[in-house]
Amino acid sequence: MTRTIHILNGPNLNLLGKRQPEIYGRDTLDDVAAACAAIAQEAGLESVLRQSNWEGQIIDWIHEARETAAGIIINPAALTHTSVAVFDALMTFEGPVIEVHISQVHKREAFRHHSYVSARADAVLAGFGVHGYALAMRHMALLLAGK
Ligand code: DHK
Repeated sequence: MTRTIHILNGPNLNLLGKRQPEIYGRDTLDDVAAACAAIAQEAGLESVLRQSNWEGQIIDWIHEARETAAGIIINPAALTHTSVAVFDALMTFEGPVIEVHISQVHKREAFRHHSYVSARADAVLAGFGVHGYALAMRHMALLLAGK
């Protein structure tokens, strides 16, 4: 069985570290990938981090994960609040799904308070900064170990 965790990131997160650092911080997605890879390795897992600004690409990656991933950590970014299609795609995935938001979305604009993805996610993290990805990876390792 695959031991790979797919970490999927939606629109505008390619600019992490440069975009509104007062909200999203100064770490980049490369920093997130390195931190998650180290935690995955400790747990006997592997991780692959991907980002796209295109909804269809995120959906294709979720479909691919059906065959190649033990679990999905996803920050759908703005698609969180708009995409039934991302929710439907996640419903086709049988392993654990953890939803991450860098910012505390519930303290922000009302349109960020609803997530289509949360109805599928096994855990949701918001407001931990990029550290939320590392926490999600640690929790993923526990879930896959049946703890
Ligand atoms: C990232 C985004 O790009 C926003 O559209 C979401 C999320 C929040 C985050 O906090 O990681 O509303």
